[in-house]
Amino acid sequence: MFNLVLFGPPGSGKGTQSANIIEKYQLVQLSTGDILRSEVKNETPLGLEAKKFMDQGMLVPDEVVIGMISSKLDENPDVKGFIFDGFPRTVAQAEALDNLLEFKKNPINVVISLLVAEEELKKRLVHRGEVSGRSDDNEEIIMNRIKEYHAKTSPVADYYQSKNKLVEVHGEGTVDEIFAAIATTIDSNL
Ligand code: B4P
Repeated sequence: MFNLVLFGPPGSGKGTQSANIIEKYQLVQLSTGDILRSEVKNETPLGLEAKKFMDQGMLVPDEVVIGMISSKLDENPDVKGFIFDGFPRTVAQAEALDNLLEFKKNPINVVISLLVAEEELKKRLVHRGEVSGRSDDNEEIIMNRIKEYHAKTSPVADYYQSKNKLVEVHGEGTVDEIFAAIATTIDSNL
């Protein structure tokens, strides 16, 4: 089994690159952002709770997302591996993921961190807001999301660095150029 974490700030291209990785390596994508948006759309109790946080650009509480990931892992017992996209986003989530995977004897193999400058992130997210109508892509909320990233998510990179699992990839350029760098990293860790 091959387990990959795709890490990076909001708008760094995690969702975009996950689509390419799934196609080439047949891994199962677990995107907490996509799962949460689907819960919001279906107006489930979890979705109604999560929406309050997402609409302000805040992270959803750890226990909600950890519970979601745990059930998704149980729903997919016989797969080649997982791409964790947008998860873990706090050190508590990273520790919980390690515990879940240790229990299943399939640890994280590598963490790919996409590096993108803040101006470029803002530009991409404002543009995505204009074309997709996503409710968390307006300028004020984008700034909150970037603040949340610095306060709560960037320490996750140090967590994986201390376990020698972090590989940084330059996340600016064409989608294909970035994917080529990601594929090289995956191939050398398979
Ligand atoms: P996510 O859905 O994870 O969204 P994201 O970080 O904004 O986007 P991503 O990095 O995937 O960027 P994308 O490829 O789309 O999170 C949304 C919210 O959900 C969070 O704010 C939080 O509230 C909640 N949440 C999710 N997970 C959570 C967790 N674990 N714990 C707590 N809360 C959680 O790319 C962005 C744009 O850039 C796109 O328009 C794309 O087309 C463009 N783009 C991509 N690559 C490009 C390139 N190379 N050049 C130019 N543009 C590019």
